Amino acid sequence: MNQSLYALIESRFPADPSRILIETDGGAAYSWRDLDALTARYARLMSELGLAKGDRVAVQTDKSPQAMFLYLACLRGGFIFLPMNTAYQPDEVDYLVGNAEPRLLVCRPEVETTTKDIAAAHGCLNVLTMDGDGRGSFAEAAQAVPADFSTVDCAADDVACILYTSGTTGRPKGAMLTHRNLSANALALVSYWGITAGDVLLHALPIFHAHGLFVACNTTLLAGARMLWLARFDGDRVLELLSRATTFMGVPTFYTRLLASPRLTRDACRHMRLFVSGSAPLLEETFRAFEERTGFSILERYGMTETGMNTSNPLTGERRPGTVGFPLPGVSVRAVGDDGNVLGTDGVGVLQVKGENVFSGYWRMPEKTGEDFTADGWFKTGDVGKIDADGYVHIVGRAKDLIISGGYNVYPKEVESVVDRIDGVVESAVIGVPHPDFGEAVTAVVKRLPGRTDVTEAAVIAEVKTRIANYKVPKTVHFVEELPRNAMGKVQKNVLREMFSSRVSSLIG
Ligand code: MCA
Ligand code: AMP
Repeated sequence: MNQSLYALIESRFPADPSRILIETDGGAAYSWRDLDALTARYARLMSELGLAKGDRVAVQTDKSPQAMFLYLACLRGGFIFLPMNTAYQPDEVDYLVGNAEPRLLVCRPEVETTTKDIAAAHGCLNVLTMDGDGRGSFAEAAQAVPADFSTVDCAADDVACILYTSGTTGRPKGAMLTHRNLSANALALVSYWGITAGDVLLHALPIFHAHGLFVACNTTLLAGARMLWLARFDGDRVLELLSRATTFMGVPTFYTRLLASPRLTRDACRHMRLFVSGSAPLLEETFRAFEERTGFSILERYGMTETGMNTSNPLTGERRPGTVGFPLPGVSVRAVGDDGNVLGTDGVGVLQVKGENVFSGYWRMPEKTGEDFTADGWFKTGDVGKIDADGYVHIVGRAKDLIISGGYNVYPKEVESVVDRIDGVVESAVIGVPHPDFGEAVTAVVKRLPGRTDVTEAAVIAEVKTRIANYKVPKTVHFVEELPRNAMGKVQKNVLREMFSSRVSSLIG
């Protein structure tokens, strides 16, 4: 039997293919029949371009239904889909392309020339464009081939997607997710969250990360449900459209922004069934305020690019704020102490997970993969947590040096290496400080060369912006004479966080 995720989705198509799957904010509608025809055309085009099973397709496009169909066409054709955040700058794209060696790159028309240069430098000959309306040279070429394609046979362990995630020590790593990983996780969520064909998901997340693509789209597709599609999160539009939706998924920033509007009321949510939050910790005060205003307790769940979703608060039963709920069916979670011993109730340690959801390794990095798994096959998440007497998992911190800003991960090391290359900078340390909108804000602490007062906050920010994605750019830059270090010479980031957290939050507040 074909184990491809696309084959699984196909096996669950609604009986009536003219049913609407996606309705965009611009009023366009796409049925399941459209999904079938467009993915056939797209997959056919990619094979005619010479792509074979296992070839990578790197995509950096704005969000559109066609961009999702391109993802599905890759699953259908057995090609490996590799989405990139649209905020990535050329240096970041260049690294990913060099590392993944895609056979095809699909990019936004406005960066076609730069992308072609990057592609050529890495021997990739196929670069096509797709804009936010799904138009461009990819769609044009697809129009010229027949909408006729037989779904390619894939084994459960074949890689379906590679998602890059940065690391604490170096360059981004490509997490290889198999058809089994994606299928198992989406099926678990469909059943755990009770998603049915009657659901309408208001989709406002980006689709280049696991949350918007796998958690949101895959569950909708497997349940035969429907999506109201926003190109990006827009609080006012979300509030207007909630009356036509039944489910919503977001990062905590979505919820704090919705709460800032007086239009978020019980009445606005009257048709809703479920609000889900993840990708970053949901503050207890946000949970309580949302419950008070709307009557809904937000369902918080916990996941990672490498694992998909690991735990979730229950659909029925108590959703406990400050916890991420129970391990999903088929997923095991344990907390492990520094000595490697598995901890009992309430023991705080690094969380490790095991299950069909867990990725198959980092692309072409067997050593790194080896380091991140235990000998008995558990994946070390780098999140610090505990499991309480009732079985709820709590995340209490991170063993990895990571900042989560508005649901996007920022690895300080990556930002520091860019800041350190600026002329006049001796060294830097990048930390996360509390931020009312993004949860945490990227903040740089910099030591300049003597007399280099021309290296200002604005100059540092402007320079970093040209190198890395905008959400990684420090919101604030502080200058110090010396970075505080411990006896081993290691920068004491906790000291810096204490020094600068109150100053920044009081500035914001
Ligand atoms: C935008 N900006 C940000 C962020 N987003 N700054 C810090 N953190 C951010 N997340 C800055 C831009 O750099 C820009 O600054 C200014 O805000 C306006 O940009 P714009 O794109 O218009 O902002 P926005 O539309 O208001 O975006 C905020 C957002 C967005 C809607 C919260 O960040 C978002 O959609 N976040 C969702 C992330 C997500 O899907 N994560 C899932 C990862 P300037 O003008 O100075 O350049 S998957 C995952 O984590 C796992 C698997 C899991 O568990 O889900
Ligand atoms: P990513 O690498 O983008 O997939 O981010 C995964 C990380 O996001 C996890 O390792 C956690 O640190 C964090 N994360 C995701 N969901 C939650 C949550 N509900 N609460 C706290 N942290 C979360």
